[in-house]
Amino acid sequence: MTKNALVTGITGQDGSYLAELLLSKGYKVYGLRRRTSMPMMENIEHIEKEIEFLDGDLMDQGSLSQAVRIAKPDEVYNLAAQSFVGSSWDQPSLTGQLTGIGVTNMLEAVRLNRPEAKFYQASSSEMFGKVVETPQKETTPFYPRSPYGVAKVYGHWITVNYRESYDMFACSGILFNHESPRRGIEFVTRKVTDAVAKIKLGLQKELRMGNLDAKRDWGFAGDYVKAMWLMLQQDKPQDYVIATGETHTVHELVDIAFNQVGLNWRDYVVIDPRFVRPAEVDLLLGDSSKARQELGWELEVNFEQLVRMMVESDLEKNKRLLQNDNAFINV
Ligand code: NAP
Ligand code: G4F
Repeated sequence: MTKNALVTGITGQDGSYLAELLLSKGYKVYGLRRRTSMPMMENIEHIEKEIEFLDGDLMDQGSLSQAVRIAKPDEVYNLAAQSFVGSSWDQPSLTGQLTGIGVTNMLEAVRLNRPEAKFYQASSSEMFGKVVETPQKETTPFYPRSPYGVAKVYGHWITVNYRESYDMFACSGILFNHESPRRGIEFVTRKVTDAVAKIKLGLQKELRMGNLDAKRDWGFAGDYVKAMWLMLQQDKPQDYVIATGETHTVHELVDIAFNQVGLNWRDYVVIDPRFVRPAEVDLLLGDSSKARQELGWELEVNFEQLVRMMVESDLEKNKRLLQNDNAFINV
């Protein structure tokens, strides 16, 4: 029998990879999409016709209930959020409302309209923040360092609370940073790979960056959405850490990306205090043994392959932009 899935945040990086995975498994996919003057459909335009879109916003309880009633989901993936840590200091209340309380709104919509649905919450390694142990695992205490991290801790615990209060199948994936060519341009990996491509093509002269010493456990988004799905195929709802088990500095990321196009990063990177955060998460390194053993989850793309994939994609995208501009000039 066909299963129904409802995905919030379907236009985002993870939503697009998850929708592809669910469609490939024969699911009927419903995507919650908020109204904007110009919807950002770039990530999903290749599968747009296979998805049924429902209008809704995490801040609007009625729209969420309506979406759940229409979709009658077997599985709900709550991926929508204000997901950029840097912006969370500029918009702390909005981040709290959306990334934190928005989870309660979605859980309530499921509890009241489809309590038997399995629920996935997109928790984050940002919750570990100023880490109290390394590597970080499911039992590591949280110490968030940004309004975003604080909001995610709320979202995480309210999911645990609905599981324990209402016996709902509600679980969280504590995902470490995961990237792809579909990553938003403000995140450090994509900012770097796009800049490398533009500099190589003569479209940009320098790259302004913040803290190059920060360390992250970076994986490929396509691998991570498989873990989300696996969590909802289990008999019991449980939370899992999803990570590569390797950590790299931003400096290494920059080095590999510039090297790939034969340039030396020292000639182009400028440290700019505007990109240094009020409180930093210095080191993230995840231990996903539990997910590997219990879910059978495996990685396919390593850090170097990921950076190379993103640089290649940005070179292609920027070459196309350049060709379109030249065609326009020649008209
Ligand atoms: P993303 O690319 O920023 O996508 C966020 C999605 O949320 C977009 O589809 C966005 O829609 C939607 N959204 C924002 N505000 C909304 C609202 N008020 N109502 C409904 N939808 C709204 O994020 P991502 O990288 O795919 O991450 C997915 C989730 O995983 C997020 O919750 C993020 O915090 C979490 N997470 C990500 C990582 C990572 O490394 N990527 C790691 C751990 C956890 P628009 O297109 O309309 O903006
Ligand atoms: O790419 P980032 O902005 O990602 P961050 O803050 O680690 O958050 C991402 O991963 C979380 C999982 O741990 C998610 F929950 C969250 O939604 C998001 O997807 O920054 C990575 C590191 C930081 O230490 C930052 O200070 O890169 C450092 N950095 C240095 N220069 C920079 C820059 N980050 C950005 N965005 N821009 C810079 O110029």
